Amino acid sequence: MVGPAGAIEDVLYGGDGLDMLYGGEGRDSFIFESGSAFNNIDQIFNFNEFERDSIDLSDLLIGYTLILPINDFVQLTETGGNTIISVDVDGLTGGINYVDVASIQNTVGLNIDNFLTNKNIIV
Ligand SMILES: [Ca+2]
Ligand SMILES: [Ca+2]
Ligand SMILES: [Ca+2]
Repeated sequence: MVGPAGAIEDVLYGGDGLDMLYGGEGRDSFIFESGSAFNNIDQIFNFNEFERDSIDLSDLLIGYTLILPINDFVQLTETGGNTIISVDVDGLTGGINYVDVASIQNTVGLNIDNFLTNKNIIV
């Protein structure tokens, strides 16, 4: 199904427990919320940056502004052909303490700066 330009066609919430979140055709939004994001490492399938799929971490981050380095808050780590998204909710404040939030399955070669520029992550 093709929606209007720029429309978010599917909204998928991480929520409690270990979830497997499947993107579809068109633009999907994967949303992680502070109350549940750190309980499990949810698995994201069919992520397509060129369809402007996005991962919304804005509820998790404390004190992030666009003038700060995104790398102090969000890291992407490749392992086993997947990309793990880790978040340090308060950046350098309180030391460096990343916690894994989600795994983008079967996807590598992602670039955090491009992600930010292209709004594939929402922070
Ligand atoms: Ca979950
Ligand atoms: Ca999609
Ligand atoms: Ca910190």
